[in-house]
Amino acid sequence: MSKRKLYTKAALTVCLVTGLFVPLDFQETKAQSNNEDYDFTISPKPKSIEKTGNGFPLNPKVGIVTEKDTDAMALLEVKGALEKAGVNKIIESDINNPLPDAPVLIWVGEFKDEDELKIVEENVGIQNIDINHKEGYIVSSGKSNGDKKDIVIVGNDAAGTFYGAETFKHILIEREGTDWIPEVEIKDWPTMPIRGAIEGFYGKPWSHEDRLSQLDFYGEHKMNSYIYAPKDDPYHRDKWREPYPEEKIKEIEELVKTAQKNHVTFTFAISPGNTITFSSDAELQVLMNKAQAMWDVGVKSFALFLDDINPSLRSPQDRAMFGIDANASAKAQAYLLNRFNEQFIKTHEGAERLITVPTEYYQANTSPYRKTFAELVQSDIVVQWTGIGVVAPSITSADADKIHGIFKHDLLIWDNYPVNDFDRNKLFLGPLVGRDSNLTPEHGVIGLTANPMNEAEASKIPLFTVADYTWNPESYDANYSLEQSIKEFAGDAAEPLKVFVDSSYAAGLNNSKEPFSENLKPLIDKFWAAYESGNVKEGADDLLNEFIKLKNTPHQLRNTLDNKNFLEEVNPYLNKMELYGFAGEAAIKMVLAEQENDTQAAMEQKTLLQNTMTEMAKIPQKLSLGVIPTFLDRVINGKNLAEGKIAKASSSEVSWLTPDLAVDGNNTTRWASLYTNNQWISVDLGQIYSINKVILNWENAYGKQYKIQVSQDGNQWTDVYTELNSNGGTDEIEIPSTEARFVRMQGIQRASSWGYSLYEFKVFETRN
Ligand code: LTM
Repeated sequence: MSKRKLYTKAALTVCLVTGLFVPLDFQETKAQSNNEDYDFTISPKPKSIEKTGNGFPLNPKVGIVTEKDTDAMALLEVKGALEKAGVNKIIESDINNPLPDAPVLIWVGEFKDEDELKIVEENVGIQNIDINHKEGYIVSSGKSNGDKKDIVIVGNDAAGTFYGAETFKHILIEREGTDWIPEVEIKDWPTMPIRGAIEGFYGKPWSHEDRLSQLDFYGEHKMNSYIYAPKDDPYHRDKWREPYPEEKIKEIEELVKTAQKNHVTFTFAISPGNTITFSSDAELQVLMNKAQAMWDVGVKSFALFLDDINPSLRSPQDRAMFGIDANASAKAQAYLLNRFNEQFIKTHEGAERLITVPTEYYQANTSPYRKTFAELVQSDIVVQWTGIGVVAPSITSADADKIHGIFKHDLLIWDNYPVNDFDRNKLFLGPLVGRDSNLTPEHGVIGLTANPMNEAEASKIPLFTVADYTWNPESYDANYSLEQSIKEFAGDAAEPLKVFVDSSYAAGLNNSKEPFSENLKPLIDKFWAAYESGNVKEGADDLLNEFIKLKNTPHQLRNTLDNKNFLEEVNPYLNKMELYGFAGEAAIKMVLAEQENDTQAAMEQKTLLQNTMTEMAKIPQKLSLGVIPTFLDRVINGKNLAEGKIAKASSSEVSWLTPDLAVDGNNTTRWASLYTNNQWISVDLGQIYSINKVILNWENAYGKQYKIQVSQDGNQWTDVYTELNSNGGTDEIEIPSTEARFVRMQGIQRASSWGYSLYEFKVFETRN
């Protein structure tokens, strides 16, 4: 996708009414004024926007007035936008020189000098151009003291001016010839001081090209932080003592420069905790040498990370100095952090505050480790925290108050969304949800950096929503933000991309929500209802259309989305989606042929369906289309009698992995037991049936050995099958036809140290 697209129709659609001050929540209104209907979008949503007049054309000749400190990137952005908008003559002038002679003047800068500010105010006719928020800006267009038109882009600081320029790009309205500027006054500033991403995942790190593109993306979306901490960059963690090779340092230098241009702070992180001797002077020196090499290429912000390490001290020198009790590791870590802070950060003028993540970064309560860490680590060191839970389903201000009370340091959220390193066969393309709107410094939170997916381009889709949320959480609307993200990302391919996003959505964060499945479920129910009433044709068309949509979406995306890297990243997912579509289509045709007694056609479709399912099984990537396997299963095996019935289990691993999730007809939700061998799950079919097949869809935590038992009263159980060597996945179990109302999987031995976990527990009626 081209960088800095001018007319991004993404982001907030703002329709303005003359004179109406529109705070925060104005995106829903479609308004019109004096025959001018403005439809533009700004993302992240600005804090306030007011329409002050009708707008005016951008004359082919435009003057730009700057001051000596005008942010160079902001100026470039404005000029670039003007050129794309059809302006063919730009006259630039410093505010202290004669003003350019042009019908439209654009004032770009901070104008901190009182005399200069006066010149701006007098010329433009605006009193009190004041924006006192860090990174804040005003964009005002149309006011003027003379017969020319003025546009003001004034930042509180350089970043503010840059963000003002980004906003200016979004308000230009495309017109034949030269574009149009609506008359507006926008006052805007961020809520969260630190907003951005932390490349902190396991697995293949992003490429240099990915990172450059991310940094531009962050600038465009007013994110100001990128933390470099890829776990599998060997020089970051395993080989932290070794200096980076020359070419890697050059790359980092380029990243730092690109970050600076985009007003993004590039933080260089090292994770030495697995092997360092915390008390060693020599080791500290190695660490500082490594940081110095980064400082020399422009890095100003540093992090020492201590997550995912064995906290016990292994070096005899450390044990002698810090002891071996529960406080020892916190003492050792604090010693290292404080010395690095004093000897490196404080001796380098202009260095940002040191950032760390403690070893206990996600727990709910205090501990000896946390108490000692809080007491000993110097107060200006920023502590990263993931919320309660490694991937926290929600982060509330009450959580923040509690954890801030424990750590007693400024908290920077390390948000483990949309990271997928723990589930490499899934994409999390849904929006950021579940974060309170007041995670602010009053609650100890100074910002949020989101840990993205290994798939860099795909990550931009949810990261757009992170940018929206962190800038203006008070008016953040997750669904709206995602919609805008899709539009910006895909342009003309927004429709197929939405289908793909809705099918790549389910995450712990959003309670495994599957928008596309939610859409399919009533159609599947309608289909089977029609089938049971003997007229399946009636329920078939709508469902068939959805399967055809799935079948065609990959092709449409590949043909219309101009983003090679993204298409490569998601290629196996697209292949699988296409197969889902094919399979669904064949399944429906098979059922229709059966009802019409066309045995030949039914057989052909069945073969096609089975072959497609075999191909699907070869692709490990998973889509959020959990209702489809269940549907296909019913077509092939008959009705799953267990679906929607009452399930019970001996235990649940956690409160949300309940037994009903194994009989909900959705192959992505699951039940999981506690971690012992003697665990079971049973289902009450509601009445006695003649049954002859059970299918178990195991999660990774499967039963190596188990029995299938049946009962007519739920008390007396009979063994009908014993498995002594399952290898997980799908166990399809044929049993002698038997009369039963209750069916149970009784575990004998687990395959891992986890419990037993089933996506689906299915029971089938004997077919004649
Ligand atoms: O979250 C933290 C602080 N550390 C690691 C991350 O590196 C990893 O990406 C996420 C998700 O698997 N979990 C962690 O514990």
